[in-house]
Amino acid sequence: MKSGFIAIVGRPNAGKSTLLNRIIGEKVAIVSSKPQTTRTKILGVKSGEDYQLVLIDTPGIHKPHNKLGRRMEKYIYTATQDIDALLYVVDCNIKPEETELEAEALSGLKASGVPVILAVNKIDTMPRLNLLPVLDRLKDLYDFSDIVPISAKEDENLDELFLKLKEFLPEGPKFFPDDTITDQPERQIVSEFIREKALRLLNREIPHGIAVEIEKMQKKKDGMYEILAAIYCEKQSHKGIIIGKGGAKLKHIGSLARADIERFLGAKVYLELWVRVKEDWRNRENFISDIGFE
Ligand SMILES: Nc1nc2c(ncn2[C@@H]2O[C@H](COP(=O)(O)OP(=O)(O)OP(=O)(O)O)[C@@H](O)[C@H]2O)c(=O)[nH]1
Ligand SMILES: [Mg+2]
Repeated sequence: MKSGFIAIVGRPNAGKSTLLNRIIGEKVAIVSSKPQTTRTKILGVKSGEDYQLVLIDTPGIHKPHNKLGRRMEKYIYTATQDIDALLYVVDCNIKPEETELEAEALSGLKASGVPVILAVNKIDTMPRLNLLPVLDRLKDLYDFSDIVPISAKEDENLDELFLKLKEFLPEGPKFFPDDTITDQPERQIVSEFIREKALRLLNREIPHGIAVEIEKMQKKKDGMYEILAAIYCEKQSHKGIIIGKGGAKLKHIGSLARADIERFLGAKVYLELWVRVKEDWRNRENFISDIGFE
């Protein structure tokens, strides 16, 4: 029996959460085209007859500008302790002048002392010929144990990557029951689904200042769920944008989220969303803790 922990790290938007979902085969982490989508560490567990791979998705490595950012940094740090390997994900479209940022991010990970596997992601967006110079540039950034070009979105080379990851698992018993796929409580997943839709439908600086809190989640006698959630934003002017003309934007967020939540819970859902303003909440320690960041 082989089992162990591998953390998925990299800069924002590299495709870490997409990759986690793909390998696990379930959507446990939300994904968006906006950077800094993931805010905590998220465990995804894949079990087989003779192995258990525990992947830890992490927030993208960036310089924090507020207290939330510093919490996110802490999650990256704790996720990279006591693990068996690191899977570093980079977008193959990285510009030569951004190489230095990757080098910086990687140097911060050196202290963990574990093997680092490089996954060069999004190869579906690039002709093969253009990929070679990119791989050439990246290979000197770190003493990588392996380099695997992949497309998390189009499922290219993921089987090969998975087999390589398995090689880094030590002998040992499983940590979780076979049917465990994540460590996140149901409420957390539901609130993240709502945040994902808000991220998708909102632009500019609003997405970064959004938080979702489930205020009530109750299963009724008829099997239907009643869910009441608050979408927090940082400014009164943002509240109006989130609600939209005649409530249209909020309704759209709600209906997209409800479809996902119903699929996930396997039940009908009555979802009610509220928008609340909490000025500068990303710098309020207590609020950050209250909405579920340990
Ligand atoms: N074309 C293409 N797009 C991808 C691929 N993998 C991820 N994406 C897209 O890249 C964007 C970011 O994906 P995420 O999985 O949220 O990236 P992340 O690294 O988790 O981002 P943070 O949580 O912000 O650090 C999304 O729009 C994805 O659909 C890929 O292999 N090919
Ligand atoms: Mg992510």
